[in-house]
Amino acid sequence: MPKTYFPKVQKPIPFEGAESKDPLSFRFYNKHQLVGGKTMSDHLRFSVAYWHTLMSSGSDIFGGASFQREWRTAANPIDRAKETMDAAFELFGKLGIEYYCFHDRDIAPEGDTFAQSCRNLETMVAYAKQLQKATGVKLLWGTANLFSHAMYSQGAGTNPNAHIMATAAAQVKHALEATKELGGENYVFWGGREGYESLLNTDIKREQEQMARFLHMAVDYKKKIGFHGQFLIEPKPAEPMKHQYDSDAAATLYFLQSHDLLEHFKLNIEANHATLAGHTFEHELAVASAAGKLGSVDANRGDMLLGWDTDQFPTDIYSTTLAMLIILKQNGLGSGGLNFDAKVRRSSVDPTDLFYAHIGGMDMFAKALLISQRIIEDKSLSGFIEERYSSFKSGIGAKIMAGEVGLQDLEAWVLQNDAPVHQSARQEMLENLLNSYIVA
Ligand code: XUL
Ligand code: CO
Repeated sequence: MPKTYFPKVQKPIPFEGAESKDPLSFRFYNKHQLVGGKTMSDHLRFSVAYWHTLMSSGSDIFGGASFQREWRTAANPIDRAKETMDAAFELFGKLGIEYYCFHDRDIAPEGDTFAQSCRNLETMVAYAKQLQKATGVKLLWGTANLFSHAMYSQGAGTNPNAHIMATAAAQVKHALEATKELGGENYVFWGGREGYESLLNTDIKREQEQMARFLHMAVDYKKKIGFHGQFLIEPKPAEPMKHQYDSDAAATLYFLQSHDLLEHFKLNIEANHATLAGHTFEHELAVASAAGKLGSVDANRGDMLLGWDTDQFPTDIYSTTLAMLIILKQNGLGSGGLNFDAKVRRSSVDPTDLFYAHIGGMDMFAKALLISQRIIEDKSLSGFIEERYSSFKSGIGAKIMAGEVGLQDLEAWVLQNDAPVHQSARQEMLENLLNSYIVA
């Protein structure tokens, strides 16, 4: 018998339907079920976040490791990395998740020198390649960890020390090569420490120009090596920095546009980052999508009472439904997917908890997909929205939008006409309508 790290999960998680009482079964996620002509797995493209699921120990700022993780016990760092990867692929297979995402330093240990770290990464990429080949699991995206090493305490691309910026650039070069080698479909930039703590020591304009240069170099290298994955930026307003430059979707789009980078990037929207920015998840998705830039999603949730990035598994059907409505409306995420950038709580110490967590998230997105598909087919919301703006389809509205009239013409038109008729925006009626689909 091959070694198992999840002995309590003896077989791949089956789909058993809404009435199932087995907590190790799917109630809504039925991989091969067709929804609007596409299978559920093609719609949802679920991915496991290596850093939380495989690497997290349960430690927090008040206490050390709490999780039972047999795959993290080997003394030699490379052995430990390989056992971790074995556990990862066992988990992917048993969950039936076809994608994963990693930071370079998740899959391979940091060495004593930069060169050693690069060699470790090469070793682990070769190992991952074999496991991907054997299982059919694919890489949704890779990224470089440019925030854990002490050297990056004042930023990576935005570091005031050119030597450190150069090191970060070299690290990205290797992470890009690793992602390409593993057939990664995207590459993510999350600027964890690309921001500032105090304006007393910071030149914002210079740091943003540095960041743009950093990203241009990555774009150039992507072309040079023929990496065809999509580049993604993941906005977040703060934590670890007090202010991060890619604070939300709108700020990131503006930054990309002002530095001639927009054509090379899309956005990876994370639910808990949206709420930290004072937005809803669906707001950030909608802003990115309206710009044609919604590329991928980090699927998680925050906690209403906690003001930090709790990275919980998404279990709120209301939120997943509002997200799926936007994703379906733009015809899916293309090369992106739904990456569970989420961790089990410190008290969920048993490895089996990782299964309950992912099953819950997958089921709530699957159910949301089913609900959203019906709302879209029935044109329940889209019909209302279309009607709401119908005054712009003809008459004075059409003339305004065609640029045929100016303020003077409109003054004359208003004077000739009766007062406008107010129409209700019907928010409560629409909320009831949405609920009627969710609870149906
Ligand atoms: C941190 C976060 C990252 C990115 C990848 O809040 O979301 O894990 O997803 O660097
Ligand atoms: Co994330």
